[in-house]
Amino acid sequence: MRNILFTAIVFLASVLFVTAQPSDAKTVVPSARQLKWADMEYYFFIHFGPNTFTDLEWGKGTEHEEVFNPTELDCRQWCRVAKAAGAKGIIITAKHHDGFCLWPTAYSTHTVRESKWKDGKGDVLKELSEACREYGLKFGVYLSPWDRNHPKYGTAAYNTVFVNMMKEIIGHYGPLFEFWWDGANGEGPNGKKQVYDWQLFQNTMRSLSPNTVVFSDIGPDIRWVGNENGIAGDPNWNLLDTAGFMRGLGAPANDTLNHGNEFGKNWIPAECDVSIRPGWFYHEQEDSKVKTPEQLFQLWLKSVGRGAHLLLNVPPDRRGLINEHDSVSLVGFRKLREESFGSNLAANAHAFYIPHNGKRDAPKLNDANTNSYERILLAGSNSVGLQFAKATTINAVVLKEWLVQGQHAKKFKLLLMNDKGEVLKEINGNTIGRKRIVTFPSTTVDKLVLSIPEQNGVTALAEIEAYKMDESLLEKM
Ligand code: FUL
Repeated sequence: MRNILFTAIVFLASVLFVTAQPSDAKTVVPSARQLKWADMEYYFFIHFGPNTFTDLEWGKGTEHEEVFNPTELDCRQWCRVAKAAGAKGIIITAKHHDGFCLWPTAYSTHTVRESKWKDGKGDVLKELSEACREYGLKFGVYLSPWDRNHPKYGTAAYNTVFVNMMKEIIGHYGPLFEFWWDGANGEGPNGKKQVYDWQLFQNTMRSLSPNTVVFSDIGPDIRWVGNENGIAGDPNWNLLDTAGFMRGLGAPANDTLNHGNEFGKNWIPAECDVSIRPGWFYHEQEDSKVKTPEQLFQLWLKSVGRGAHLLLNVPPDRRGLINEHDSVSLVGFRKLREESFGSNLAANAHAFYIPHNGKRDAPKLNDANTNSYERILLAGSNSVGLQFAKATTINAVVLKEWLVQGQHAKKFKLLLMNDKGEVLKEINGNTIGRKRIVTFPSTTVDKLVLSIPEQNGVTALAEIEAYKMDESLLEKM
């Protein structure tokens, strides 16, 4: 009797223990502001300032304000190019390391106001924020904490200057979808380095602009991807451990930023910043080195196709216009994306679900409707598949995880099958995340079956799409 009682108590205790500890009790999930940003996918970076006119990449801070004098500056043209390129927003260098401010701030005397452009009456942030609103683009700002001009840089008072500049920008030109903090921390005009008060900067952003996502090496909302080549890691986790790390030199290793931390404690997805040209600023001698549509497409596969965002730098020239070399390439890039991903060949396939005990219809995961909440949970060896109405030749599959409840898939397995159920190809990959584009040599399939052999918790799959792109565009390793 005592034995039975003991066994019953142990059994009950174990049941209670299991129910009290769901396997994903510690699942890290995105905040509302991060989820909103997740739809942004691809937007422009604009590096513009004295460097455009001096042919430098890092201005010294001693440049005379007169050097800044664009002859035909037109932010609406930037927006038209961004729209034509399919980008969803623009982030501009309001102040780069040289300290020159593209708006007439009250907290510096090294600004557009002191330049000859528009007789000192111009304001690039005003023009661009208004143009973005007109064209339905989101507006964001890069503000370099490193300042090689500001007389207060290197003293505690500079932190207040930086905060006041942020306040001005938020108040005059917001709403801002993203705010960019560069990690660089060099010497200022007095030879001293600044000790940045990041906590103060962060509190200011959160209290005055709570919906803005903040980028830096380690977030708080978005992380640097660890390189300036536009390439996310494979695997790519949206999670990152930040405890004990700092921005700049104290940041996690580039490789960690590139891949994220599988069991990281914070949701901090990667953003791939890369320039369409070798430099960040416009230099005429680089006109012949603008990335081709095909090169940009490869970057797309390696950034957006690995679940990250693409922040593509397109620097205006000395006229203050996006140069023809760049716009031609950008339109070509958009065309390649449309031709490749314009027609989801799986849209009419029958979606099915194979739990361990049979086969059932699945929700329509293949309708390319990313806003739908349709998803399927893929626990253990369960799989999901698509039965095509007729044999279909494809060379790309797009997978998406439903991230509202976190990122779970660690390894996926995709089987390409014929009408006899024979496996023609087995594709094994790592993480899925927000979007995963898998390319492979063209294969004629009747059926696709996806399973998640390794995962943390349970993967919620939101999409499976299939495409046939030009064979020359397949991802090159
Ligand atoms: C870096 C800067 O030093 C470069 O000039 C550029 O702005 C790049 C996006 O970030 O840290």
